[in-house]
Amino acid sequence: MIDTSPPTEKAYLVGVELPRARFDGEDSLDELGALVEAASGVVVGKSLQQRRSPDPHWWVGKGKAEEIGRETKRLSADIVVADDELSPSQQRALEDATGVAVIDRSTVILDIFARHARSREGKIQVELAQLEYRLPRLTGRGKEMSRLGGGIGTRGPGESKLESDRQIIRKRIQELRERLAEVAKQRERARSSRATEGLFLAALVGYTNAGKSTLMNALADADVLVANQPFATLDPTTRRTALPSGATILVSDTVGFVNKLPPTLVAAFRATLEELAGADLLVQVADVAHPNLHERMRVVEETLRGLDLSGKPTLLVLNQIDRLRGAEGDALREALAAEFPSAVLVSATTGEGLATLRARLGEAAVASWRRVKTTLPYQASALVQRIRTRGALRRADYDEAGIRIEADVPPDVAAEIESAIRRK
Ligand SMILES: Nc1nc2c(ncn2[C@@H]2O[C@H](COP(=O)(O)OP(=O)(O)O)[C@@H](O)[C@H]2O)c(=O)[nH]1
Ligand SMILES: [Mg+2]
Repeated sequence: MIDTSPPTEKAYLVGVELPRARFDGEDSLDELGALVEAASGVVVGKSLQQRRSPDPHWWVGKGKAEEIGRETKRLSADIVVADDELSPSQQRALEDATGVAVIDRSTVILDIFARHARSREGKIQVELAQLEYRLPRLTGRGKEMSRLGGGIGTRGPGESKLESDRQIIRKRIQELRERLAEVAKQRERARSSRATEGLFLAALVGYTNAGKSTLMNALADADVLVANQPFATLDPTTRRTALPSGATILVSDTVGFVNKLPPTLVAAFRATLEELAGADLLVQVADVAHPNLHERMRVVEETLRGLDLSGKPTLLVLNQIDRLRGAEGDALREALAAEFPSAVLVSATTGEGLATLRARLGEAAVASWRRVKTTLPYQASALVQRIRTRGALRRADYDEAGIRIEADVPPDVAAEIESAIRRK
């Protein structure tokens, strides 16, 4: 078989560490390295510069830019990857100073999304984000994209489209927006039919690689792709699961977050992320074994805030506790339990803590239930059956007046009961 995969690009990573940055500069570069690898690149070297602020012209300092030029030559790197989104002019200036093609973190993330987009909506969203990102970067310099060949950042819209004039790209953007609006309408219809079904919806959110998909599979017996790779999941998946409390709920898994997510991407994925707005509960999944647990949780909270979702009821799930081992692990576990008293500690892979998580999800679902005590007409036996499956039927006595019931039911079933009584 002929290998048609693009040649692996050798990437040289560059970071600028500002005072009071959330992530340690090294950690952020490591994360960038993982992103580059997920985009099939290899990291051949890296460099971090401490600065009070980014240089407006070159992003790094001029001397640093020249040093990067020498280093990339020595290591025969194909590209420089900047750990922040560069302005089009910074990108050009850095290319001129280093003599190497320069891409940034946003390009890499967009590339990974392009690799993983499966659904029609996902593909439209990614192409839209890529074009919006590239549009201001196409000014008279088509060569920088072709220089990259088949590597990182060239997947998706394709060469010819990139080199055609901006007018065509604008037209394409318009077209994609319209298509997206169409798909969003279909999604809205699907959502409202689910809403009439009335099931409690718990949406998994969290940093990429926290274990959301693994947890989804464990909770709902689903078959979602699990991968030790950022952004393996792009399309939202929703599954039903029956809980010990008797409640049946929906669990949904969707795209994760990462630090410095490109704004064009967040905008393009708004529709997908707005699925979260329909959730009754956000289940924030975090990887406890990750050294940047707290910083990552903050990124997730900020992203949720940006999506106007921070007011939602949230349940914190500290996942991957199986990776906390030995005395040090035990100490960390205790510290976390003290710091987040309402969190549930679980391992999606070993199953530890999942019974507690199911119980907590059940409690959250049941919290919205209502106690009803009434007499239903005999013809309402189908409704009684629904009360049994959807809620908890505490008693049902059949007498001359009808079926005397006492039950705890979800709001939509309570409404149904009310209208059945009115019709009596
Ligand atoms: N040891 C351990 N690994 C886990 C656990 N949950 C997920 N993982 C691993 O973490 C990686 C990312 O998992 P995934 O579910 O795809 O994360 P997602 O990006 O949040 O959906 C995979 O390699 C999983 O096997 C866990 O509880 N323990
Ligand atoms: Mg996933």
